[in-house]
Amino acid sequence: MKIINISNRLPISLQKDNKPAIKISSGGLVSAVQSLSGSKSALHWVGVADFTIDEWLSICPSYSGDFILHPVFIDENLYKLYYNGFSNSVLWPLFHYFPSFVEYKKNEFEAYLGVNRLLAHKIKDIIEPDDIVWIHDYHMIPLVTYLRDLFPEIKIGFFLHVPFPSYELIRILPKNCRDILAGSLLGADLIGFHTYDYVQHFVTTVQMITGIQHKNFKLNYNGRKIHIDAFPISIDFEKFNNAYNKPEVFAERTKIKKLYAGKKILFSVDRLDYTKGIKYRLQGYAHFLENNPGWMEKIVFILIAVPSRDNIAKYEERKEIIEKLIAHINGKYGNYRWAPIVYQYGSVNFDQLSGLYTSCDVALISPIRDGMNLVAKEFIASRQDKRGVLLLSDMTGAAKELTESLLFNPLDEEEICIKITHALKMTDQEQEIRMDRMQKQIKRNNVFNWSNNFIEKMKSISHNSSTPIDFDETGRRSMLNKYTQAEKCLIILDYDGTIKPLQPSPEMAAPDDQLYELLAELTHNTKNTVCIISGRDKKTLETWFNNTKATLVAEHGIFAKTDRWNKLVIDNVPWKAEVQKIMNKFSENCANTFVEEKSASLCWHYRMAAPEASLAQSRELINLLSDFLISSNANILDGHKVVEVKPVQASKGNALKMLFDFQQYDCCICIGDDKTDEDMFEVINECGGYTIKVSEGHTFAKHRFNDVPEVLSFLHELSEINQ
Ligand code: ADQ
Repeated sequence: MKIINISNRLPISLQKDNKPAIKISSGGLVSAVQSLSGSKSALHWVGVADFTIDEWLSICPSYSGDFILHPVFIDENLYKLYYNGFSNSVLWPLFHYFPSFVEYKKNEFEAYLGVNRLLAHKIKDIIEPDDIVWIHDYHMIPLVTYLRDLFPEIKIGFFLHVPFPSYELIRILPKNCRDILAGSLLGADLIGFHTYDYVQHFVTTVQMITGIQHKNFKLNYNGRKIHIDAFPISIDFEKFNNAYNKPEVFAERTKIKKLYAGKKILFSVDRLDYTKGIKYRLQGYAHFLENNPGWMEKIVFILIAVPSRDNIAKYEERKEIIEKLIAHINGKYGNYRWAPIVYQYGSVNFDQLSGLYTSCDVALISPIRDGMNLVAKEFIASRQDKRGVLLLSDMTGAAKELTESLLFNPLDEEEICIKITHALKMTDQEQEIRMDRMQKQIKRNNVFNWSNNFIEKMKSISHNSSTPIDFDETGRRSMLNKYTQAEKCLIILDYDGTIKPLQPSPEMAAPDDQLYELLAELTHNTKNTVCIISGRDKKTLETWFNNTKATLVAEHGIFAKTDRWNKLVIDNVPWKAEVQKIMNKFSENCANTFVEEKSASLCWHYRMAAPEASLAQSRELINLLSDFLISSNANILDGHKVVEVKPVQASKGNALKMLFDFQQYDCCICIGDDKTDEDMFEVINECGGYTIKVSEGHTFAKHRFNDVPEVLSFLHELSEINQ
């Protein structure tokens, strides 16, 4: 088994001077993946080359690192459109809640898909059936589905390093673009995010775009279960903690402390990116200086910004804004002896970074949005002396874990000013207590646990990629044989769309004489138990099937009738009147839609309405109801052209479990067409029965019939056996 790691860039750089060599990068992700070599799996890494083929060929024979590297060479112009274009001028700003910075261009989206296709083509040659593929980040979303199409059986994991935003942001994208993005990730077996709020945003987005509902953060798609979970990334705690005593770091710290003797040091380091909130950070600091003249010349703010994506206009603009602001603050509050801000536009090496982390009094980290933010964790880990205060934006993923930091809203300069004052006054004892707690947290959940947890979870996922099979003649014969030999047979039939074609309105779908005759023949055979299981209300089923000897299940499992009607779940529905009001409003606003009231549930039907507008309205309705029903016992079903609200315990699967002892039947056949039939398919699959989905669509059923006539013709065949 190999682990194939795929990210935009390879974990190396080529040293091209007089002694050419391959240098392994020192980032956390690289060491995290490197640590997986303990699991005896060969480690492969695929990424886009930032060197030429000739350079690679001349250097690679001398390389003997932990990873087997697979550079993908991409035309420079295509790469620009993919990387600077769609990846960083659409997905990056959008995922970080900067919709006004989004610049969508169709050709850039096509280039994005093109590069992903090229990567899939490259990887095709190295994948073997039991490999684990781990894809990283927003640049590589379509790759998930391209690989799934090529390899239905391999295990694919995807991890997003940036936030996954609310659906409200995703819906800004052109329809085909957002459909491709949401649909692509469904090729994965495991999708990881830093935090649970990103997980929630993702499952909502999938439901809004594809209609697929999650169950405990698992999605059923094309016969596969997709697991979605939070895996907060971290750092190599020991590396940063041990650096405190390194002679080079000690020397750096001494230098810095001497340089700023008698002053408190505020420190920040980040890539120069508009998401990092550097402008507001500076404004907050200026506000502090304005309101605390006593601190003049007694404080300094060391601000390090690493050049990043500087050929994208928005980044260039940001640099200018920040540099002007620094000059303005230094000019306004500083003097010839003292500059309130010391600014470096450029990288620092590890020892310098550790020197800065361990000599400052306050780390001021203020992204407007950040998937995680590793700088915060690095600062905490570095403080072997357990001194220093972390001021952290509550818009970072890290804020969910580092709750002993001083959290603040990064856009609120007043709050930044208050928190700086608080930090400067914090006693040594309090600093120590807070540091200690946060260090324990980072030590426990370090980056090695992160990669290990992800890969272990991947290994534990049993991969079942079976897609339903249309019945060919042999399959059909074998099922009929099984039925013929059975002494007791359970036949479970959904109604609408299964034994009766879907009609524009519910009352038009009454059974006809042929259907009554068919049911009579089936129930007449004493070896058969026939169950009609439907979302219909019990009154309708009673009227239609009063004279039929079938077990009836109404309202998706709330009521069942054997000799008389029983309630299978408590139908306490205090939300019903309010939900009805909401649904009525939607019916008024959206022509040709209507509300159907059942005893314990409500449906908003939009089958007869204009497709696009009514679909949009159905998304609005689900969104609204999800919030409205948040702490109630109600469940929202996003059905085929219907939104239904019902008690949470009501499901067809539960009803079948309550009504039948499956052990008693030596043949069990279950046929349905709708999403509400999926949980009964799961139940019947478990007891080894036949599950059959009618028409297209993702399903747990093992087999498929194309349409209602095919179901009826099959049932006719059954009815003629053993008569
Ligand atoms: P980034 O946006 O790059 O990462 P971050 O998590 O803070 O943000 O990581 C930055 C890394 O670069 C840190 O290891 C830091 O030490 C280093 N660094 C920053 N400035 C530096 C400088 N001037 N010199 C040298 N090194 C510097 C993306 C997401 C984050 C997510 C990470 C990991 O945007 O939200 O935490 O991936 O998943």
